[in-house]
Amino acid sequence: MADRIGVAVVGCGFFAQNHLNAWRDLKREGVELVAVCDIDKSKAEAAARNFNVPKAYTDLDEMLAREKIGLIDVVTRVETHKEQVLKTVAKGIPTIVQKPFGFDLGDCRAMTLAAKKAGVPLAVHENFRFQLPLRRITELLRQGVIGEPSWGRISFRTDYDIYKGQPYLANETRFVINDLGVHVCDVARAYLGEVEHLTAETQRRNPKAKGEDTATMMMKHKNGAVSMVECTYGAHLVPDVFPQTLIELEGPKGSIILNANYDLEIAVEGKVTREHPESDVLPWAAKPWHVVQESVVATCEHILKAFRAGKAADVSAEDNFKTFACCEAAYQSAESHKAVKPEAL
Ligand code: NAD
Ligand code: 89V
Repeated sequence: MADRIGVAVVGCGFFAQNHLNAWRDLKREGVELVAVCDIDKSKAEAAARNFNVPKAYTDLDEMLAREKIGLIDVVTRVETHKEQVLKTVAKGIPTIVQKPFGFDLGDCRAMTLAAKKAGVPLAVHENFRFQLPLRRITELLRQGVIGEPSWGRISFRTDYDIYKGQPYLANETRFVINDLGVHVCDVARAYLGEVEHLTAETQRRNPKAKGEDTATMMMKHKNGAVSMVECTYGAHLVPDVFPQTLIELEGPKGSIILNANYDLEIAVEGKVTREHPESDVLPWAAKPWHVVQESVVATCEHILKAFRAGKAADVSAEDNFKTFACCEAAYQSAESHKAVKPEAL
């Protein structure tokens, strides 16, 4: 990939604003936003105007035919991911697609195999493990501070009104596991390793939601570790710490706990150290989203650098397939009330 890289963004809705800001910040890495696309002309034009992008399109095929694009970032909703990714990969364009990777595992497999066959880099914008406190935990684990974790809890529980910014979520038939489960399952894999089998129970606690809004999963990891992995948009907690992920990890030498408000406690052989890895509020960001927003920049930067180095991103299609396989297994387990082994690619 050249030093200067032309990036195009597809989908200019609610969350794409963070991507557009991130790519603008990544001008320092040679990124130039060359085109945006949204079937809603007013959104495409607003994105072009606000982010100084020379071209706005309402049709992906037309954009692909006319523009020279070095990297394409798909930030539409899940129902369009497969169709769009198959097109961008067929054109040989390195591609990033927002989570959830696909609607089901079949979608994820089709996209992953198409990219592999074409030799085109494909990654999923799975940003939770790139949040600053979570990056710090990754670093501590790599340093072996608590040894290999044998037990964990990954928990995202809220009743923040997500329906205000993302009204479509109320109508999702596969809801919280596809929307949030992908994040918490990914964090569980990143910290505790691949999953041997899992069990899950789902609930629909807020009648506003069409699909399940609560999922409680228990994972047995291949190395013997066990984790509780929880997500809900129907919690009843005071205070509600949206959009924070709370984490507990225990290893042979101690524990790492990410408490509310990004307070991190590292206990090693009885001695507790406290840190506060909360990212700054970027000039275009706002609380309570600031840590998620900074992670969007970190995720885009990580994937860009991996693509440039010709390496698989930590959140490559192959990697995220394994996360989605856990989500698919969770839906199957909730239905069958049996432990399910995540499918391999
Ligand atoms: P949105 O509905 O606000 O935006 C999607 C945009 O895509 C809309 O403007 C729509 O007009 C456009 N679009 C639809 N079909 C298109 C097509 N064929 N070609 C071009 N544009 C098309 O949705 P959103 O809330 O921004 O969500 C987008 C994605 O981001 C979802 O996959 C969602 O799960 C994800 N998301 C991720 C995070 C995170 O933290 N990682 C947070 C929120 C949303
Ligand atoms: O889609 C998402 O990732 C969002 C969240 C609130 C977690 O950012 O729903």
